[in-house]
Order: sequence, then C-alpha cells, then structure tokens
Amino acid sequence: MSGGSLAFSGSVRGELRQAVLLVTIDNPPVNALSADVRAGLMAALDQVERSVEIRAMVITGAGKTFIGGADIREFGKPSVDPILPTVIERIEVFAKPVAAAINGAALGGGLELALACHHRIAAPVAQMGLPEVKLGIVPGAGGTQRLPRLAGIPAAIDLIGSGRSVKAAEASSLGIIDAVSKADLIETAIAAATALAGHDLRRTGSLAVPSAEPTDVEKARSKILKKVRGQQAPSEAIRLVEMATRAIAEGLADERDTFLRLRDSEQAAALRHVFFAERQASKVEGLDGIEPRPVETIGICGLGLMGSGIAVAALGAGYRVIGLDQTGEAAERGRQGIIALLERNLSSGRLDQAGFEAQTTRLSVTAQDLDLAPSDLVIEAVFDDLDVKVDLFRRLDRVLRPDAVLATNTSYLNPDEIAASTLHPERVLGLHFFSPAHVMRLLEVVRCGKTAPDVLATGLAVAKKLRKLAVVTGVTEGFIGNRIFSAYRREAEFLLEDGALPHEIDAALESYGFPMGLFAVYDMAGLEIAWARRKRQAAGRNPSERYVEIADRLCEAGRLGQKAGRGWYAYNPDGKRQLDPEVTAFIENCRAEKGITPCSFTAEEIVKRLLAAMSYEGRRLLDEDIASRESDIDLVMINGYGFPAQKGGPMFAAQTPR
Ligand code: 3H9
Repeated sequence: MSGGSLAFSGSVRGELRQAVLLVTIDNPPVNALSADVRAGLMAALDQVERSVEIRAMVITGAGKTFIGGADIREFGKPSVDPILPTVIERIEVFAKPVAAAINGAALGGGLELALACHHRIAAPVAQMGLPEVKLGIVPGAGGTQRLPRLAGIPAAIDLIGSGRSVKAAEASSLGIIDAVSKADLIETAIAAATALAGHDLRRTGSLAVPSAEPTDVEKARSKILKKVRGQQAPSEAIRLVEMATRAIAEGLADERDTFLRLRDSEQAAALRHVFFAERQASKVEGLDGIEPRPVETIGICGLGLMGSGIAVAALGAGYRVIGLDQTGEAAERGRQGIIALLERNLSSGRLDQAGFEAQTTRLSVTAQDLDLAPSDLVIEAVFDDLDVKVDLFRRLDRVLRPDAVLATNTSYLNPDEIAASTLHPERVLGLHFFSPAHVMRLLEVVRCGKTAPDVLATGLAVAKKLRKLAVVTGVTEGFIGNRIFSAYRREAEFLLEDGALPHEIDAALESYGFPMGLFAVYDMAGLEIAWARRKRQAAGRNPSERYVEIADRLCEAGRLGQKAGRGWYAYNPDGKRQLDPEVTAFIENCRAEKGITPCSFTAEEIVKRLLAAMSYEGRRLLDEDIASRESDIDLVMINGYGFPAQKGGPMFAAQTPR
C-alpha cells in the first residue's frame, strides 16, 4: 500500500510507504514540539492503531532538524493537552513498532521522543543532546530515566548534567541509537520498522539500568558540579539520573515534578532570556539583505597572547592564517606559540592528528607586510597604542586589496581615529576579542562611524564561523563591556570607602554566582595596567568627581597582585589567598583622610549597589545608541565578565526581584 499525503495537524503529515506510516514533523524553524505537533502525533498514532494495513510507524523531521525540543515559547503559559510526556509514553507502550529516523538535531524533548521509540537510526550529521540544564530545567519527558537505561548512569550524568550534545557516531557508541545510516535514512528506517512488526519490541522504559562503578558515577558527578556553582538544574538532573534504578513510573513522576518546579523558577526565566538574547544578538539593524564579503584568508598582526589565540580560533574554523610580527624571530616565536596551543588541543582530544596537521599547514608567519597581500581580512592585535596602530593601518593600506577588511582589536582606543588614518575608512571595523581568544566566546563587533554595512556583515559572518557570540557595539571608550565594567569597578571602590572590605564584596559576588570576586580577579590579572591607565588619565580627571585612591596606594606600596605575592589579598607561596590587615589599614586610612564614617553592608546590599551601577551604565549605553538592546548588554557581561547566566545579566536582573 502506498499513498498520498495525510495531514494529522497543521505541522504533522503522514505518508504511507508500503505498510509503514512515515510521519514528518514540519514546524519551522526547528520542528519544536508545539501543541499542534503533539496533537498531530497523537492523531497519527490513532491512525496507525486503527488501521489493519499499517504495521509500523517512522517519525522524522522536515528540513535539517529532527526536533529541536519542546517549544520554549510555550513555557510560562498554561499547558495544553496532550502534554509531551503523554505522547511519549504512548509511543513507548504502542503495540506496533515506532522508529525514529533522526535526520538532524534531536534535542531536549526531541531526543526524549526518540528515546521512547522502539528503534533509533540517525544520519551521520545528526546531533543529539538534552540541553535542558542550559535553560535552567531538567528534561521533563523521560530523558533522565530513559537515557541512563540506554547509556548507563555515568554517561547520562555527563550528557544531561552538562547539556552537551553528541554526533551520531558518539551516540551510537554510547548505545543511545541503534544505527547510523550510511544509506538513505528514511528507507533504512522504514525497513527496520517493518522488520520489527509482529515481534517483541524493545521498550526503553522496561530495560534495566546498567550497573555502574560508584567511582565512575562520583567522577561524572563531581566533574559537572564543580563547573555549575549557583545553578539548581544540574544537581537536580544528576539526582534524577542517579535514581533511575527505581521503577520507571516513580522516576518519571519525580522528574515531572522537578521539571515543573524548575520551569517556573527565576533561574529558568533568566536562562530563557539568555537563550532568546543570543538569537536576537545576530539580528542587526541595517543588514537585511547585505552580503558579507568572502573571507578565506585572515591576516593577524601581532602574535602575542591575543594574536595567537585569534590565530588558533581562525585555524579551528578552517581559515588560512598569515601571522605578521615585527621581526623574523618574533614571527617564529609567534608560530611556535600557536603550535603549542594547537598541541594542547591535540593532547586534550579536542583536535585529532589529521586536524592538527591540516591546521598547521594552513598557518604561515612573516615579518614582511607584503606577505599579507592575499588576506581577505586582517585583524590587528598589536600593542594598544594609537601611534603603533595608526602606523600599522597605513602600511596595511598600501599592501592589501582595496576590498580587504581591516579590523582592530583595540580595547580602549578610538577605532574611528584608527580608521581615519586609512584611505578606506569604510572597510575598517573593530573586532574586540576577549582573552584567551581561542577560548572566550564573546566578540564585540565594533561598528565604527564609517564602517560599510557589508564590512560589518563580514565581521559578523566571520564571528559566526569562529563560533563566537557576536554583539555589535558602537564606538565609546571600552565599548559595551569595559564601560559597564568600569562603572561596576568604580562602585565597588566606593563601597570600599563607604565601609565594605574587599573580601566582603568578593564573598557577596561569589554567593550571587560570579565565579570569582572582583578583587580576587584584579589580583589574578595584576594591578599595574589599570594603574598605568589611571596615571595617564589623572590630568584630565574632573576634580569634583569622586575618586577612590585606595588602589593607587596599594600599587605604590608594590602590592601589584598575585604575581607580586600581594595585592588586595596576601598570597602564600603556593598561591593560596588570605586576608591582609595591611590592606584593611590602607582602606581605613583613606576613609579617615576623607572623613568618611564607615557603615556596614549586607551581602544583599553590596550586590544591589553593584547591580544598580551596572544597569545605570547600561541605560546610558542605550541612550547613547552604543548598545542596541538591553539583552545585548546582558550577553556581554555574562560571556565576557563572569556575570552569572542564571541571573540573566545586569539589565535583566535589575528588573527582577532577587
Ligand atoms: C525541552 O525540550 C523540555 C523537555 O525536556 C520537556 C518538555 C515537557 N523552541 O538557534 P537558531 C527558535 S526544552 C522555540 O538560530 P540554528 C530560535 O529562537 C528545549 N523556538 O537555529 C530562533 O527563532 P528566531 C530543549 C526555538 O539552526 C530559531 O528557532 N531544546 C527553539 O542555529 C532558529 O534558532 C533546546 O534547548 C525551541 N526549542 O540551531 C534546543 N529552538 O528565528 C534549542 C530554536 O525567531 N535550540 N528556536 O530568532 C537550539 O539549540 C538550536 O536552535 C538548534 C538550531 C540547534 C535546534
């Protein structure tokens, strides 16, 4: 029996292929399991149940996604029947075989649906995962109970606790899928489903959880928990996975309660905000229909720490890289630094031998400007000094094609001034990477006064290929991130003068969710660069503005941070941080000189003041048109400055009661 198309709902259609109903979920953009899809799947199951001729069912997704998960836009709204667990449980106990033909991403509820099918076959490109913890929730449709039955508890803790996804080959070796299709996915799935008809079906929920060594479970658990301070979802997910050995009905009920509780939590609301913020960030005004310039070769000027990191990111994304430094020896040192970073990726397993060789052959270094001529984009990461950068851009102007794009990685200089020194300022933009550039996800893409739309589009396209999170910013000192960071820092110093001590501020920030307190971060980074900048700015400082001298006093006393053994804290020879009464004395003296009577602050008051300072500066950036939306500011602070994602960023947090 073969037939035409059947519509089970607006987004679920079926097609009879011999005795198998091929059900396609077609709910763009990512085939999320919206109410209409769930209803359509139930109608398809009804049809298969009723029909004598249909012996099996295959579920697949239209386009390049299998199912991107539950519809996140439905969260926070009243639930609509049938709920996803009902659909999934019906599939699992269904009398006739149901197979999943996983054509692309099967995430969250999408993978949960596949886990309940009686056979899972995936295309090699398919990607599978349960990323719910990234949204502040646990899988809510059986994932925490079915995945351990297939992959074992340690692997399930790793996947669900981290939210990472795996490609088909790894999913197969973990036992998550039955096969990777080398031939036509749909035909293979139909054949597999047909072969299962009339036989006992393997129902995931009825399988025993494979036994695991307690040490493996402990290892998997502690690996996750040490990275997720302050987040509720990962530890809840791990608890559910570890308890998967009980009766499945009990496990599913606990999972559902936990899912509903977390779904309505502040953390989940904040992380949903972050999820949509990331999608919004790529939508940039004025770029509709603008084609980026093609980029295959990237020139990188300055092969220090930053330049090498950028080179590693670019090589990893498949670009050809030409590195330039001042002398042959410096260029060679740069090349060795880049290779050392690649070797680290090789030994950690992030890169295989073939990838390592491919990347090293795409790298060349030079001390001759002329060798940069084939570059489609040049990124400078030289010393942050205007004269140095202007000189470099003038030289580049002479050797590059007129359509090549020029990017500056300056943190504090005015890129408009750098652009003005070139013959074609419209081809100049800022690409402000964060260190280490091959690790940090954030990239501020600076739209200069004269940047042409296709040049900006090129910056964004390259950022995407580098797998960076790009946020567009206008020109201002420090761009979005460092402007807010300065305001935050200033307020922290006011707090010191007003009565808080560095360790109290740090403890308040850490308990709020920052990985490290501000003063501990200063010490780690070293205090001398900021000190030098303050000295340069001293002459132009408005004398009526409040200025806190404590940091200067510390630096004058040689307390330049952890490397010096003392900064805001004192350090043991093994690097352990301790309070230092000398620092308290400096602070008390500074307060006394200004006649400030110190008051005491609770952790809550400290955080409130710091958040207010950040969000106030954020509002100014919006008013000045430097940032286009609040959510962009949140992304910058989360991805570049350690702001806890589960709080949604400073702009979101300022509007949410703590
Ligand atoms: C879950 O499943 C809970 C269950 O355990 C329990 C339930 C009871 N819903 O990323 P893109 C939108 S939780 C609604 O640029 P790509 C996105 O906002 C869910 N909308 O595409 C954007 O919209 P717009 C677990 C969604 O090709 C558009 O789709 N699942 C959803 O680069 C394109 O997105 C996840 O966490 C959704 N689930 O990547 C997976 N997903 O165009 C989250 C996307 O208006 N999704 N949108 O801005 C992803 O990781 C990626 O979107 C995916 C495609 C890999 C699928």
